[in-house]
Amino acid sequence: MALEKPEKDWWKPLTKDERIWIAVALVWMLISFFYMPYAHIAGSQNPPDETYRVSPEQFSSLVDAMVEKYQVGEEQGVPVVHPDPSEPVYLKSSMWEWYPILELEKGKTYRIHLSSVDIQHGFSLLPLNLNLMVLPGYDYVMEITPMESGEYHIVCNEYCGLGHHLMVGKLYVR
Ligand SMILES: [Cu+2]
Repeated sequence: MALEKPEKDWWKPLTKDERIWIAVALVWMLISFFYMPYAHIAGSQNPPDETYRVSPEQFSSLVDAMVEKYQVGEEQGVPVVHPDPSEPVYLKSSMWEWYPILELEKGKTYRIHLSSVDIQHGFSLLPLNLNLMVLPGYDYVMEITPMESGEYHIVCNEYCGLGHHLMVGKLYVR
C-alpha cells in the first residue's frame, strides 16, 4: 500500500454521538475539578498536616525506648508492643521492615509517629485503604482510632529495593 496524501477536507462536522461524548467528558471534568477542593476542605481524608523534622538516629532511639517500655511479645524476631494510648507511638520503616508490631486497643485514640531511617517507603494499611508516604528526616503524626479488632497488615507501596515485596508488617487491634 502506497502512502497517500490525506484528504483535503478531512474535517467533518461532529456527529451527534461525538457531541454527546464531548459533553459527557466536559461535565465530568468540571465535576472532578470542583470536587477536588471540596473534598480537601469537607472530606476528612487529608494526609496528616502535623509533621516534624527528625533525624534517623533520634527516631530510632524513640522507637527503641517505646519497645523497651511496652514490649509484650515477639514474632519472628520483631517485638510486639502494646503502647499506652496517652503516649506517642512510633513506627519505623527501613529496608525492608516495619518495626515494631503494634498492638492497639479498639476504640482508643493513638498518635502514631511514622518515619523512615533510610529511604522513602510507603505506608499502606490493609485491608483498609489508608496510604501515606514515609520519608527519612520527617516525622508524620497520624491520629487513628481503630474501630474493629483484628489483624492488619502494613505493606510498603513505594518501591524501595530488592526486598520491597517482603516488606510486610503487622498491626493488631484487640
Ligand atoms: Cu519499601
